[in-house]
Amino acid sequence: MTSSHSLREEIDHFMHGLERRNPHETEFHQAVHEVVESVMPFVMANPSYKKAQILERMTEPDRIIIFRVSWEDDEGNIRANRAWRVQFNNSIGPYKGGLRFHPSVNQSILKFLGFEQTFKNSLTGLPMGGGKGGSNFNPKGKSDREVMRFCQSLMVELHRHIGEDTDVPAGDIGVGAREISYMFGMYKRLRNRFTGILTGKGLAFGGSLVRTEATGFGCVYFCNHMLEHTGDSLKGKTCIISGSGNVATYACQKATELGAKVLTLSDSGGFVYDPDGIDEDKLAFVKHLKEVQRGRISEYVKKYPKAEFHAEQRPWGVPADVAFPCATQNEINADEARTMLKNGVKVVCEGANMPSEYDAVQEFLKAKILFGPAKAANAGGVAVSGLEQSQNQLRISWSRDEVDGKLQEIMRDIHEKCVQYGNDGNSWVNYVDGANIAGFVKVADAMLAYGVV
Ligand code: NDP
Ligand code: 2IT
Repeated sequence: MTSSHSLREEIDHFMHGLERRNPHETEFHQAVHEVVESVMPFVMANPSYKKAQILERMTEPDRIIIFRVSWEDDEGNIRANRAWRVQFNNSIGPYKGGLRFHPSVNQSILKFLGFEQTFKNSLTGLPMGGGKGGSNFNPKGKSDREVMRFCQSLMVELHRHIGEDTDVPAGDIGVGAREISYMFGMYKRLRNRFTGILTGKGLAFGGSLVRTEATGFGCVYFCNHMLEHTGDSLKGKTCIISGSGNVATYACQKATELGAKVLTLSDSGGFVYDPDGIDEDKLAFVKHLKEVQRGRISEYVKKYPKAEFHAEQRPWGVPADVAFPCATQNEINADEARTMLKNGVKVVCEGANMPSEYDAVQEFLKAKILFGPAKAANAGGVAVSGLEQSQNQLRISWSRDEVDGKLQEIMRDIHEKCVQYGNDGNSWVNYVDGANIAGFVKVADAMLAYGVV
């Protein structure tokens, strides 16, 4: 297409080609569409990006590794799962991004996650490229030994493709401290090397303080920056949170610490609504329930009978000031977005990756509320993963305050970059445009510098 084409034609033409090249990958189309809407005007204004086909190249992963994972369950049955590692873009550093274990995992979901990771990692300011991986393995209901055998079998293949200067996976949905430990143990045995090839490791073997908390804490820091930019703060605000895993529980903890009242948590079975707020003690119960007992959030109301459990529902109908979607992709649709706006939600800050459907995002932007998109708002997790890599390379450990201080600094810098590129000139900030353009520039400039590779 030539420069005489309109912006709309350029975007439509680009998306048509992408959809044709990647049929049926709806989540990947959605993630790219959101970025292209923000970035195309910038690309058209900078002909060197267009001439070098930067967007076309940035939307094609460097490579995708697909492999079978065979393992034996406790009854002696042989099981086979599929696993992937999507090495999306290593222009600004080794591939970096989590592994997800969930029955819904497929290539489209991992490509959307790897694509977004490239921009998110760029925003952190640390030298990390973008990648993502995982398996359609369902850890729910599996014994520890079954999970161990699965993780070990997965690493028997994955170890060939990762390395501290090549690709450094971490956790995501269904992959936490237990799974990272099993995988790290197997890597060490296979390669006879003790080195930082995974992040989110245990503190006894190269993990970083604050990594467990980092995504949820960082998301709340980002939310507070958005509020402070308008002269407000989280203090005294009511919050609705979805999920009850790693991101949700630490977002709940930090929001409460900063003076907010958290009304909801959820899982795939429904949500709990506690009108008195989910305070420190109640949250300790939830963490134990989810991490140790591997139980369901519905059990909360047995312990705290003043709370309500709403089976098979999401929390978005509960009136509140701030929403933190922290469970999974596409968990807020346009109708739910309109309900939230009608109920007076002032801030939506995404802890999960792409939790808002495309049309839901448009509702939030049209209403000009504070909308913190995932790639900016949840970058704290991978940022502290980056700090874990630095500590591993230096063979030192930083204190809790040191790591938390760096995390706060990184979230403040990301907020500033979003304001720089997303300010609409009338004091409202379009954080979607801000994050997409700021994330794009660093990767694009590195790709330009390399020439055609
Ligand atoms: P966890 O596995 O710890 O927790 C996931 C939570 O979300 C659980 O409560 C789970 O409920 C719920 N959930 C998952 N899938 C669905 C679904 N399809 N429908 C409804 N609820 C669902 O994962 P994390 O907290 O680590 O991840 C949550 C989100 O945050 C994901 O989008 C992830 O990509 C993103 N993220 C994670 C980071 C990290 O450092 N861990 C960093 C940045 C983003 P149930 O137990 O019923 O499945
Ligand atoms: O989506 C994400 O940023 C993560 N799951 C964390 C990735 C990482 O490498 O820490």
